[in-house]
Amino acid sequence: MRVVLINPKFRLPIDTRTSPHLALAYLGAVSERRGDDVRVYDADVEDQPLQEFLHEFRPHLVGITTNTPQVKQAWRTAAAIKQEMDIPIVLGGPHVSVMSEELDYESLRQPQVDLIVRGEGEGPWIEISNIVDSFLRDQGLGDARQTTEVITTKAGDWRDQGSTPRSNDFSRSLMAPELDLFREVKSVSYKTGDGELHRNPDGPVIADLDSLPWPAYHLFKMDRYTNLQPATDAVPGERSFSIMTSRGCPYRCTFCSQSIMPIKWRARSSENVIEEWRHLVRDLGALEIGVLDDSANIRRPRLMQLADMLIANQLNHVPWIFVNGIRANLADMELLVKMKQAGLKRTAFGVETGDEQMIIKIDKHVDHNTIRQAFKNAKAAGIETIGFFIIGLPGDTRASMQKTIDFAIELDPMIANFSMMTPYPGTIVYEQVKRDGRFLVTDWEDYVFFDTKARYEMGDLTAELMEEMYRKAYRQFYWRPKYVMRTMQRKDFWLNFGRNLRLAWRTVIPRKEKTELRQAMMGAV
Ligand code: B12
Ligand code: SF4
Repeated sequence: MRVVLINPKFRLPIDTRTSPHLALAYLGAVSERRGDDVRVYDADVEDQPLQEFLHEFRPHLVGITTNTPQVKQAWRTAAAIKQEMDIPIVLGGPHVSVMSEELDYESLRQPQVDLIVRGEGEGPWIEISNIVDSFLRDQGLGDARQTTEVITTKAGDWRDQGSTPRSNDFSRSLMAPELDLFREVKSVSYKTGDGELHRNPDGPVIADLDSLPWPAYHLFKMDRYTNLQPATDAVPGERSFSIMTSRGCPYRCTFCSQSIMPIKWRARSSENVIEEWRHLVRDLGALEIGVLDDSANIRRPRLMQLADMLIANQLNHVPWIFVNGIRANLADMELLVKMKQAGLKRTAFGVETGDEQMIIKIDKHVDHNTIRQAFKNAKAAGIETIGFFIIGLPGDTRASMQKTIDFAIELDPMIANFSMMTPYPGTIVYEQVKRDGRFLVTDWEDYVFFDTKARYEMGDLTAELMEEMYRKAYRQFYWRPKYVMRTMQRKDFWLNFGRNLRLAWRTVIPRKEKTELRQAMMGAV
């Protein structure tokens, strides 16, 4: 069977780098293992128009990934596909996984969307593929993996093209209510042909992550990405890759979208991780690696073992980074020193707030002294640090936000990343704003946090105050003589000078080109 996996075009309001989508790389890998002919269409880097690609490849099944700001573009992409051919369209990713707000149903109400996969996708995606494949065979198309017959034609054109009426009705007959083919597939929501919406119960998480194949990077046009790993150094010409050694997070911070994904933290075996790591370094030529785990250091002995194995396998000469942060309460000196020996160059920590009361309110389960110690340990071990901070948490005041800025200055990480609080649906903060505040954004496309505009107001926490403190955070942190001097001594600062300058400009000067961006996206399908 021919399947295509799509990343809809989404342009952030800042100049970010592009990187291959790990979810699509995993889904592509399991589809290939199933025996499918797979293509990835990443609209961020593709120059072939979607229509032309579809007619050339003639897929039987389409999967589209989507986070919150991307979802409308995902719908537009799905509509553009259905204009060309009536094939089943599946949406997956963080946005459509939010059941509390019925965001699976929101997407299913779009006429062009047939199925939604909620949460971890590999299992349900393969079950859907199996069903579509058997359906195609039952319809007399034989082995869908072999067939070259065009089963999909532009809506209304089937007579002209000498195809069969059924081929023009592929997804409609697949979704027929009397067949109800997807009723047993766990973690899937779907729409039958009569317009009825269905939500199946959640399925189990993948207990054995070693059972997954490695991400299928060969499906991507790798030379088109500006940097394979967005949070690493992007030294021109260098190849950097992502890796995920564990999935899930046992914490539930009130602002974090991870709460919509499985709470059960699971790790791959060190042996399995080392094999992929070796493949990235030796076969794909990785010169830097970004570890994408949400909470890599939940089980200390595992990380110690992984570090030992990186050293023993002589893979520690390739620098790597914990791009999303590790838990500060589980970052002791011995562990950090060992990881430094294993090649760890830089790590992020989620600090979020400098206010003692706020850190309790957001369920971070860590205190400021522990965070101080973690930064001290990392620096003493020779590891560069990144701090993640949030401006405008519910309950924040001018004084508490100033404490966040002051704490960032005290910790003095190499990079301080201040985000304007963006209440993503499915999080506790979203519920708080719904109950006690007022959303200032009504369009999913505005749910990006690389933006200088406030997303909500609550009590005394006004948009003006949040925006003022956000700009102040960047100004006070980055425009310190000590910081400027130190940064200018770094080689990669000069290599990325243009980008750094644009980023700095965007954070202090309000931007006005959102409409232009939106128009560019709409024209991009
Ligand atoms: C790496 C990363 C990035 C990178 C690269 C993104 C990329 N192209 O891969 C960058 C830095 C560019 C980025 C940017 C943003 N990101 Co980001 N990012 C991540 C991160 C850390 C890892 C993503 C990943 O690779 N996960 C591993 C894969 C295997 O998991 P997955 O993506 O969830 O996919 C699984 C399922 O969701 C599902 N699935 C996904 N797609 C599909 C499609 C189909 C058809 C099916 C069947 C299933 C399916 O199956 C997959 C395999 O199990 C996640 C956090 C996380 N742990 O996932 C945040 C995360 C996805 N990002 C998030 C956000 C908010 C953003 C931004 C909007 C932030 C901003 N700047 O404003 C932007 C949007 C960028 C864009 N272009 O759309 C949120 C999304 C929340 C939401 N409700 O949408 C997350 C969850 C972080 C968080 N905890 O809040 N991000
Ligand atoms: S912020 Fe980090 S620790 Fe908190 S829930 Fe999200 S991933 Fe887990």
